Amino acid sequence: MNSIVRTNLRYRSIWISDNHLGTRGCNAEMLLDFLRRTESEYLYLVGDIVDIWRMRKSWYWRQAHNDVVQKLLRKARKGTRVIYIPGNHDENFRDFARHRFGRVVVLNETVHVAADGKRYLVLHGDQFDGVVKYAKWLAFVGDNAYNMALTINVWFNFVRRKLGIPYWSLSAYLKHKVKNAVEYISNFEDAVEYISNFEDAVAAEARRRGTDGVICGHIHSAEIRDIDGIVYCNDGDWVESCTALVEHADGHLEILRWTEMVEAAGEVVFATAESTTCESSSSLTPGILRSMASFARSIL
Ligand SMILES: [Mn+2]
Repeated sequence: MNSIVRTNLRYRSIWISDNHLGTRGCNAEMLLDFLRRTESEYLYLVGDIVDIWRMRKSWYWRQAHNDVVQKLLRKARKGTRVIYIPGNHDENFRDFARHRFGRVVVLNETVHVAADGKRYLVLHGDQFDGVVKYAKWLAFVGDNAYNMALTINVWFNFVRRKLGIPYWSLSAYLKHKVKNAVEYISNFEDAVEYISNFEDAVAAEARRRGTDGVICGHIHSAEIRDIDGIVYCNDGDWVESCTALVEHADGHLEILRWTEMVEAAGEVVFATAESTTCESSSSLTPGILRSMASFARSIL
């Protein structure tokens, strides 16, 4: 377990995605804390940074959301190489691929060469949603179960905050708890299959392109694992898990779980989200399915 010291943590590269700025679910304060205490040569924003989809439906923007944007721009100005790869919730920015906003370069995808020479395809990942099939009723049930878990999480942490108890993610706990669960319901096997299909599809694309690995986001589930010789990396999200992927000076990759790191440093972490729904009910991502499957299994 890493522990946080007062001086900034330095990495060669940092990948973050699925911040969903502009929604109530965004943990903007936590993200700001992370950005303030970390430094890197490269900073990749791997999509769904601003949730334009959601903002069109209901406007939600706080000062902390401005602070995150300003912090990112300041990092770019001070010399961090910031690469913005739009996702499906901020796909409008895809029109500006290969353009620069100040020192922030926008690309639809790119290849990152790590310090150890390994090459990683970097993209958001929603492009691979289409290859994954699922039952329609499952989408309905899944989205509602997921939103319910998130809502419970928000209220739960609201009470904890009032009592001065650290932030604790119910949904993240449920996911973690059921990792070794053996119970299966046939439909939830489909859900698990959906996720591994997504991961396999992304890894297959990396193989096709001849890279050593792939770094993506989209499914809100941080992961580093080997898929038939391809290093599959997912940097997670800042709606529930508050995770980032980092590259150390020697090219070694690691997932940072920010709330755990802050807590390990003996600090109180406060939840900032007031209520939370980040995905529209018409879209079902593997992240939602994974949460749903985990949630269902944990209560069996
Ligand atoms: Mn996405």
